[in-house]
Amino acid sequence: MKKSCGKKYGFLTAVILAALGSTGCTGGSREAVQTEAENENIVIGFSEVGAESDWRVANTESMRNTFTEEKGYELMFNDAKQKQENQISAIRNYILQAVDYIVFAPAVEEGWDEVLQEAKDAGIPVIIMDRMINTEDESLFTAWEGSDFYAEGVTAMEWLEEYLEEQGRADEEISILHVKGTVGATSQIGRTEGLENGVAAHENWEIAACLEGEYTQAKTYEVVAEYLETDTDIDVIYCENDNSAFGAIQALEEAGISYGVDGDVIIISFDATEAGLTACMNGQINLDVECNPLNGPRVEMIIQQLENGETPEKYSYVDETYFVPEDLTEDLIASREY
Ligand code: GYE
Repeated sequence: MKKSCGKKYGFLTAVILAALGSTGCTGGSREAVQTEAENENIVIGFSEVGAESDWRVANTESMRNTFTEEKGYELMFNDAKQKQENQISAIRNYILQAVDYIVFAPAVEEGWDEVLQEAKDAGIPVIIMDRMINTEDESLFTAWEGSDFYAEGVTAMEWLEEYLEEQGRADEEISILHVKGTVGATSQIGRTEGLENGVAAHENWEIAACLEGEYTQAKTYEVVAEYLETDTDIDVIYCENDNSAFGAIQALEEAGISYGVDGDVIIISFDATEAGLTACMNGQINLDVECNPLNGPRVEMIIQQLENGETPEKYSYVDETYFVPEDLTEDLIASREY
């Protein structure tokens, strides 16, 4: 694998100095401890958002399966437990260790300029995946790849319009309970905007309430169960991911409210993970909009382009589709990678 000597040297120096520090031996000069040993691997420091959802777990697996030692990579992994501050310190750590590339899925959009400036000053390319950052200085990252979350939201709204029409409900008052994902994350912002524009375009649709489900089943269950104590007159629950849909379903079951294809409440979800699609096939979820978590190979393509001295696209979006129960079979679900 191609790699600049300067960087390799930096990585080794950092490792050796760290080792010396930990044994209390700090007197030797840098020159004295540098060896000719070389790390031939491409070293990638990866900061993952957390393990909040099935989607996220599939995303982490995709990274681990892609960046293997057999293929000449060393993947350093950090689980930020959904906290931006953990990601910032992981990135600082990767800078100190002079990794070859920093890859991260930003928990939220705001607040990255300072640490990314540090990476830039250290000459380490930064690749952002999944969610985006909000910055005025696009030179702070080399490339981004992920999904068009706004388009996903628009797809959901177009489907809902058509579905209600088919059901002869086009003119009915439609009350939508909105369960947001992690507030401030690009996926939340895009899917929310899709919903809000869809509602604004229909006089008879309204958002009954907006809850924060944090992309987890537990949190969504908690907030939806609480909501249902005071209002059960809802037509749609717009859940911003599959795990959130499971939490909403759990709360509806407990409240004795029917849902899904044969029920009173329409469930809209995002991700189309194996568990989500199974619930959709069984009629519990009416619509599951796909969000592809297999970012590993796409990040690898960017890294390989950089290794070859090419300039990758600054932004690359992955194509996605959506699923309704009629589309799904066990075989189809089993044939998918997540
Ligand atoms: O939809 C959700 C996850 O940012 C696309 O984060 C990602 C979202 C995904 O936790 O399940």
